[in-house]
Amino acid sequence: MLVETDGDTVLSSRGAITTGFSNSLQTVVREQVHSKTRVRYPMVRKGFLASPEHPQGVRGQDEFVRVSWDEALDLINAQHRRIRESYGPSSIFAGSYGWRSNGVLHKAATLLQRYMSLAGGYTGHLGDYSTGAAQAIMPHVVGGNEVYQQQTSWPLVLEHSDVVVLWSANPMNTLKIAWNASDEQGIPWFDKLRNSGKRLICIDPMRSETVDFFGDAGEWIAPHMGTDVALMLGIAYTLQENGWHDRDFLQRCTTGYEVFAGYLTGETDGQPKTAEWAAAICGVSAAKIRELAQLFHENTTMLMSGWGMQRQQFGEQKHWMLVTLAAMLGQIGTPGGGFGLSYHFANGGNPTRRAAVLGSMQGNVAGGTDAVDKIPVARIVEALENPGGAYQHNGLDRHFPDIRFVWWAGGANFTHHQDTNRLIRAWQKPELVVISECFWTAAARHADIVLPATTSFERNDLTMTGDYSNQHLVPMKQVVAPRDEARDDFEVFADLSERWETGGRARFTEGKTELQWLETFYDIARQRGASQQVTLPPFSEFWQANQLIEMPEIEQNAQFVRFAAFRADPDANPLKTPGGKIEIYSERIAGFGYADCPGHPMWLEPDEWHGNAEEGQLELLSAHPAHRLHSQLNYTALREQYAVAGREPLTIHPQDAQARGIADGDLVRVWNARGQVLAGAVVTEGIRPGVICLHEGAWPDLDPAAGGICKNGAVNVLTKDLPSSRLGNGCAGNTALAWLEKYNGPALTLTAFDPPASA
Ligand SMILES: Nc1nc2c(c(=O)[nH]1)N[C@H]1C(S)=C(S)[C@@H](COP(=O)(O)OP(=O)(O)OC[C@H]3O[C@@H](n4cnc5c(=O)[nH]c(N)nc54)[C@H](O)[C@@H]3O)O[C@H]1N2
Ligand SMILES: Nc1nc2c(c(=O)[nH]1)N[C@H]1C(S)=C(S)[C@@H](COP(=O)(O)OP(=O)(O)OC[C@H]3O[C@@H](n4cnc5c(=O)[nH]c(N)nc54)[C@H](O)[C@@H]3O)O[C@H]1N2
Ligand SMILES: [Mo]
Repeated sequence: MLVETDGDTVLSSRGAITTGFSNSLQTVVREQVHSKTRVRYPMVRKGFLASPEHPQGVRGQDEFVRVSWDEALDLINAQHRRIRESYGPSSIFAGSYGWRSNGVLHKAATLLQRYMSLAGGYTGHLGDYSTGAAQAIMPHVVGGNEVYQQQTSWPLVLEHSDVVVLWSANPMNTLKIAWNASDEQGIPWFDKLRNSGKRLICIDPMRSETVDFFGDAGEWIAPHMGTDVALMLGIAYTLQENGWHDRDFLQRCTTGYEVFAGYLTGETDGQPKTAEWAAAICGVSAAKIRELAQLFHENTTMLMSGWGMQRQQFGEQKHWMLVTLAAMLGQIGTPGGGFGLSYHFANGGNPTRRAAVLGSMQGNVAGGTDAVDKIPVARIVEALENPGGAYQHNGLDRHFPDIRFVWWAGGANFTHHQDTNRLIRAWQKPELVVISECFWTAAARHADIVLPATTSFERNDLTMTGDYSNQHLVPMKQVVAPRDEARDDFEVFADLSERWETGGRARFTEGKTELQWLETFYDIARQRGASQQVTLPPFSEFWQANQLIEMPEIEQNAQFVRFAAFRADPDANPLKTPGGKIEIYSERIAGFGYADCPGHPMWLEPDEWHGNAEEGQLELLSAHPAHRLHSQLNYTALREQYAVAGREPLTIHPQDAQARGIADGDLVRVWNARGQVLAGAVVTEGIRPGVICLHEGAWPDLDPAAGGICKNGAVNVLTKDLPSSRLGNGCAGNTALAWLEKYNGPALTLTAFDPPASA
């Protein structure tokens, strides 16, 4: 983006590349930097400061006291030393998951881990919240994770696909973001798709931004939450019933179809997975299921899948069954057919450029100690609750470490983790919680020590765009001076390294300043570029020019077809699976003996779904928000575009609203056994009856004086903290039921974005 400043104040910001698609997330830098919600000074919880080894008071309910940077870092150093000496490196959790800010140098969690590696190791994390289930199962099935890999190129899809299905994917929303910088170069492909005359289908319980974007060019099919495997099985059964499955492909390129077919036809469990059987579970009519089977069979069909449906209990089954369906259709490895799990993310399918790719900061100092243990990222609360407890993960039998010290830098775990009230209880266990933050998030409020971090706009960095395409190399020059006492995470961990050991600062920084690091990363790009015939100017010239560099296109990459070589000759180009082929039945997975992830894709009834909902309970969806990156920017004026009754909007079907006497714009209460939240009703036909949506990422604003109700509508107060399965241990944010009523209680003032009084 381009940011305008007068040197002291940010005046405005906007996208740097004209695409015709505005990205709201780029327009609020002014507020990001100058927000009243910024953490201004290092702060320590009063009861902690009084006796750090035996803290008094309750995290999250105590006052904060302002201290100097030196006091804060001395305090951390002393307690870190004590805890490490008493309990060892695995007692320190520095897994610190989160989206932080862009840049190859100022990577908050990486810098934390670098410091912890210097100090002797730590507990890290495995996997992520995004694709915890899919990334664990896919390597067993197709030999790679698929979710973070380049897709069959868009020009081929536009040329060859007849039918494009967006299965649990909302690219118009999610492509506003990339793990690297966002350049919106994914969206124009979907615009071309919209105008292509192809058959476009969105399978989603909610009428997403993408369904709206396609308009008359697309069809919206709305299954019940969490029932997609049944829907896919119904389609698969219809294929098999009509002999439409591609026997040649199944025979040449897959293993275990017969075992799966025994289940599909009901031979093994007595239940044929007919279209009627599926319809009763997923709520899509049997006629529609048959129509889809015939349509997919008769046409070149690309199944583009997002990830919302795998962020669920039994999430692993979703993409395993999707691949199985694609295998039965026999189009994997053709231009325009098969499946793709990353068209909706980071511009997947936008052809990879010939590129000079930047180096980036590593999470380990020379001679340092890496993570000594790693826990599945979404199992953090279980680990806190159950130190030493046994758990299983992807075929491994492990034990949780005894975590005494938690440091989060660059993540908002109080918004991202499921079942906030359970998290808050577990959060009282560690002896020390440090949060490095730019803003007074709920995590910061529940810390012992809060360190103010700079935003991207207060420091220098570099980045690339499009995680697979490498389309641009981008300078990220400092715009304004750091706000108040905010410091770069890099400087903070360098100072702590020096406190840890004499010479530690030099070990941490390798003797380089910020700009020297950037030059190092840029020079790596120059070297990498040279081997690709991409010539970059010297760093000083590039930095002075302050312009992004676009990488050259390469015709060959526009012809990239995922799995093409494998399809052409599976023996010569085997997949990295045990048998070298697509595993529809996996002996390895079957061997793990997990009831929640059997040896072939299966429909399994979740703990909470419409099939066991009590009277009045609704299925709760927590899709990703259009005008936030998770919790980031919730405090900005963008909120005025979506807030209803001053709270997070809750999407509800008119039928469900009427049954509860709820009108559009009403303040409503949503609750279940885990917690309760206030939200503002958006009554619309754009959601399946029986389903409600609260987008993830609203800041928790729990009011202890009002029964702990969250006044801002944070969905994870209601979600269930259980693993997708023992295979992936992914989060299950999209598996929950809740009740809903019009709120008639006392007026409650929103306080989510007010810093603590003393701050
Ligand atoms: N129910 C439900 N829950 C979900 C999801 C869902 O679909 N449903 N989605 C899940 C997914 S996919 C994800 S990825 C997670 C996202 O969870 P997170 O990645 O944790 O969410 P963010 O809000 O992006 O948090 C980033 C935090 O880093 C801070 N930050 C930014 N820059 C810096 C910096 O330079 N230094 C420091 N120290 N801090 C910085 C920001 O202020 C912000 O608080 O949420 C998960 N939770
Ligand atoms: N603007 C914006 N963009 C983002 C993010 C953001 O917070 N804001 N987050 C980024 C991150 S970290 C990630 S991981 C990706 C997330 O990318 P995704 O996980 O794909 O995004 P979601 O919105 O969670 O889910 C996509 C769609 O799946 C639908 N869905 C949910 N449950 C089901 C189900 O049971 N069945 C079916 N058929 N559909 C279902 C949702 O309604 C939604 O429209 O997006 C990235 N992009
Ligand atoms: Mo994510």
